Amino acid sequence: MLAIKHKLLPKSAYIDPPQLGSQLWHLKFSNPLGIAAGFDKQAEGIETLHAIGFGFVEIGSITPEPQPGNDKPRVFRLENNKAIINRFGFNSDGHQAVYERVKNIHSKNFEGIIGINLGKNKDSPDPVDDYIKGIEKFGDVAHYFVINVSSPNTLNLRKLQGKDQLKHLLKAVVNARNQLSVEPLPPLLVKIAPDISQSERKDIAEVVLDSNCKMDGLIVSNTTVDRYEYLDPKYKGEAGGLSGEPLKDKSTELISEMYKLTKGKIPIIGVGGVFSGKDAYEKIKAGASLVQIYTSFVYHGPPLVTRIKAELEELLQKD
Ligand code: FMN
Repeated sequence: MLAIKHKLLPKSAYIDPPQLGSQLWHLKFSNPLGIAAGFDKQAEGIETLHAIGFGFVEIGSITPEPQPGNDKPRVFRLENNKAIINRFGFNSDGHQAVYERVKNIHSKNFEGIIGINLGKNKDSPDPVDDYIKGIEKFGDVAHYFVINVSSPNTLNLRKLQGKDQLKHLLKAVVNARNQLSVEPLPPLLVKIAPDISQSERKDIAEVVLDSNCKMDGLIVSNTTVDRYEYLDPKYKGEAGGLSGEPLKDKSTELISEMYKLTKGKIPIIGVGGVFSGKDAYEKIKAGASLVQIYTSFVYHGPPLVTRIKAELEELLQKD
C-alpha cells in the first residue's frame, strides 16, 4: 500500500484486448477485474491501482465521521490456507478527507472507474442516515455506489440485510440518489454476506427487484464468519471475516443462486477467493458481469493483475 500510495509501481505494459471490455450501466470497462473494497479504504492509491491494470477501483468502506476501527492486531495472514482473517471494523478517515482525495483525482481528468463503498459509524444513532450522507457527499465523484451491509466487524450491520430493514434502507438510498443533480445518476449496488440463509436470499432478491428500492447491482460476496476444520489452528479462533481461497466456492455458489433468484435482471460483481483467470471465469459463468480481488492481490502483488487478465483472455477465446 505504501508503494502504491507513493506511486512507486510501474504502469502495466499489458493492453486490455477488446474481448475483455464491456459496457455496464453507463460505464465502459476496459477489463472486468477490479480491486475490492477494503484495500484502498482511504482513497490513497486510486491512480496507481488503475495504472497497474485494474479495470475499476472500489474505495472504502468510508464512514461519515473519522473513526479508528478495532484495536490491533486486527488482520491475520493464514498463508497455508491462502486466506486472511480481518476485523478492521471500518477504520476510516471519514467522508470529508476521502472526498477531497477523490475530488482531486477527478480534477486531473482521471479516466478510470471509481466505486464508492459506504459504511456506517460504529456509534451511529441512525445507520440509514449514514448511507444517505455518503450518497449526498460523493454524488459528483462516484461512478457507482456500494451499500455495504455485510461486514462482520460492525455490530448489527449484517442485520440491515433483513427484509424490512433492507427495504427501508434501500428505499431511502434510492431516493437520495435520485435527488442528485448529476447526469447520469450513479448506479447503486448492495454488497451481501455469504453467510445468509435460503429465506434471506429470497428476501434480498425480492427487495432489490422491488421498484421502490430497486438496486442496479449486487456485490457477492463479503467475507465469511465460517471457520473450516482445515484452517491454520494458530489463527482459526480469531474473530473476524475470512477471505481468500476458503471462500471461493461459497461465494461462487451464492452468485449462481442470486443470479437465478433475480432472473439475471441485476448485474452481479463476483468476489471471493479469485486467484487465477480460471477462478474469475467461474464467477462469470455463475452469473457475474465483473469480478474483484483482494486476498490474492495481498499474496501475489501487481503482476497478478496482468496474469489473471491474460488467462481470462485465453479462456474467453476458447469459449
Ligand atoms: N469489504 C467491504 O465492503 N468493505 C471493507 O471495508 C472491507 N475491508 C476488508 C479488509 C480486508 C483486510 C479484507 C481481506 C477484506 C475486506 N473487505 C471489505 C472484503 C473484500 O472486499 C472482499 O469482499 C472479500 O475479501 C472477498 O474477496 P477475496 O477473497 O478476494 O479477498
